[in-house]
Order: sequence, then structure tokens, then C-alpha cells
Amino acid sequence: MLRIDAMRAVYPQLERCVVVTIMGAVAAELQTIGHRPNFFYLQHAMGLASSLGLGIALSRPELMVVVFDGDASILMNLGGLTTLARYKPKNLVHVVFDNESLLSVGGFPSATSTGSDIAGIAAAAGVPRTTTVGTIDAFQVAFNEALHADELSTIVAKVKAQGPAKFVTDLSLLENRFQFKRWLCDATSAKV
Ligand SMILES: Cc1ncc(C[n+]2csc(CCOP(=O)(O)OP(=O)(O)O)c2C)c(N)n1
Repeated sequence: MLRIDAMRAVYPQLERCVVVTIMGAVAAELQTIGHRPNFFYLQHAMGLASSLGLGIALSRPELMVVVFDGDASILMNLGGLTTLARYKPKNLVHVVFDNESLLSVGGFPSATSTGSDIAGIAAAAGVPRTTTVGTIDAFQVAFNEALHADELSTIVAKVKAQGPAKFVTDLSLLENRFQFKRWLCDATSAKV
């Protein structure tokens, strides 16, 4: 499965969600599909997308929050999983695109390439719903179930280590930040 196809498959459902992504390939691919003002691409702070998503989910329980994470990113912040599990926000879907690689910086293998199991780690941390999927159909089903589960979910989507041809964006970090903040301030009950 390609990550861009997985994101395309659930793109319609993202319209009413708060979406936080890691930097690099994921952000570039989601922008290729189509940027929306409710999408925030967390730059530089590798590993912290799920923590940012947690803060938004706790402070805005009426909104559904989706985090698009990466294997190497979450491996840098495993404590983030224990904190997610401690607070168990029911309005957070945590997706980890696991390409077993640090693709955005050259494709070095991550620990999942030697067997570390992120869904297993999330479950052991106390995340109530965890699953690993390897096809678009399975991802779509898992994502839709998680959106409506009323329970914190971590979905690990095994994807090919293939990213966008270019990482260029005309959306500046500050513009994304102000636009996203305005969307959050204006959003009422956007829960799906
Ligand atoms: C603290 C920190 N260390 C390193 C980087 C450089 N960096 C940016 S993206 C990335 C790899 C992310 O890997 P992963 O989460 O697996 O996503 P992928 O690139 O494979 O989509 C790295 C090392 C950074 N931005 N911040």
C-alpha cells in the first residue's frame, strides 16, 4: 500500500476533522491531495504530532482529531503513547504510517524494519484500540471504525517506503499556523 493512496481513501472524512501531520513526506503528500485550513503540518518537532493532537483533543472534545504520524517519529516519542493512553481522548484517531524507514531524510531503516511492533507497543502502553493494516481496504475500514468508536485508537498502516517526488510547498509554516488557528477558533461542533 502507498501512503498517498491510503490518505486519498479517507480524504473525504478529513473535511470535518482536525488533522495534524508530521513533517516531510506525509505533509507533502497530503498537500498534493489537497490542503484544507483544518490541516496542520507540524514542522521540525519530530515525534510530537501525537502530543499536539492530544492537547487539541483534550481542549476541544467536541472536535474529532486525526493525527498522521510516522514510525520513526513515534519511535522518538514513545512516552507520547503512554501519555495518550493515560488520558484516552475518545475523539482522537492516531494513524502511524509505518514504512520501516526515515524516508524524509534519506530512507534509513527504523526499528520497525527489525521487528518492533508499534501497535503492540501502543497496546502495551494502554491505548484501548490498536490494529495493524496492510491494504487500502483494511485501512479504510479501520479508519472509519475508529472515527465512530468513541474510543482512542492507534492504527498502524504498513506502507511502502515511497514518498513524493518533491517536498516543495507554497504554504509557509506561519500561514499554516494562523489559518489553522482561525479554523479552530471558528469551528463549532465538527465532530463526524
Ligand atoms: C528532533 C528532530 N530530529 C530529526 C529531524 C529530521 N527529520 C525530519 S523527518 C525525519 C524522519 C521521519 O521519519 P518517519 O516518521 O518514519 O516519517 P517518513 O519520513 O518515513 O515519512 C527526520 C529524521 C527533525 N526534524 N527533528
